[in-house]
Amino acid sequence: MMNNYIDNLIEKIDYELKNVLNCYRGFIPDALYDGMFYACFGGGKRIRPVLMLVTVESMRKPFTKEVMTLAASIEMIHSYSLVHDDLPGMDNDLFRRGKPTVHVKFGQGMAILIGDALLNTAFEIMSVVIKDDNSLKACSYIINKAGVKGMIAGQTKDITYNNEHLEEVLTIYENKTSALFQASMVAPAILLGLDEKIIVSLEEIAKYLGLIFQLKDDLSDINRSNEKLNTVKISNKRIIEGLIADFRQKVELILECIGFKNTKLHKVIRMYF
Ligand code: GRG
Repeated sequence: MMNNYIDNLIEKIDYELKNVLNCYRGFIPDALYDGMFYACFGGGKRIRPVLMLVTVESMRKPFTKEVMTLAASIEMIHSYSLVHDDLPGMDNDLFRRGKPTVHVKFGQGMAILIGDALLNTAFEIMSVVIKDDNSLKACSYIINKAGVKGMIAGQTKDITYNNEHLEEVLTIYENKTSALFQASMVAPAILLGLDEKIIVSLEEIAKYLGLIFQLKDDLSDINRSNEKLNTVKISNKRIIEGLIADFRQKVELILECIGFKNTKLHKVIRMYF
């Protein structure tokens, strides 16, 4: 039942994303359109926009044009971050989701531009839906989390730091990964004018979800004994498992505190994290 529900949300997200990209088709160089489409439709799980829509639904609010635009923006920002993260100057990955990475398929120069184009287009479509104070604050929140105090800060620390100091690594994960989860869950709450208490709680939950997500990635790296150079990670299985259990418990407690227990958001969190 939950799977059907999530598939249905993904269908809505894909529809919105295709509509957005279609508006540019024929008005931008074909190579740019093709690359943007390839980066956005490579088989991603759409976790961030799904979280956004589920958060909206758990607040018993409809999927307005503004909400759907923010959902498409968040997926475009995520897609840009992966395109740039895969580049030879960063992670130097040849495959993503079982397919050639964007720079392998389109060339390095184009991959940089395709990433830039996705980020810029995300901002462009958000700017169109700003119509009041709440929508302005919601868009600013997303831009801030994607920016130099959020994801870009995390990625910078990631490529310049080569220690395994736990607190420092968790801060990097928070910048690199939690920031976009926070954008996904907090922006709709700001847009819909929810109480400060709910906003702060969702921000805290999303922080833990990002950490759990990264820690699970570290765990699967250990299990695959996938030793990647230049990537910050925690490699002690016992520590990782302890942290995941602790963060999951914190998420449960906060959800209960704000009356979100047994909502769709709660169920989706349990499925993915
Ligand atoms: C280039 C500014 C800049 C940032 C990149 C998020 C990030 C920062 C890099 C990704 C590095 C990485 C592979 C981290 C592991 C966790 C992660 C974000 C995985 C990919 O996210 P999924 O699983 O991707 O949601 P799908 O394929 O489902 O879209």
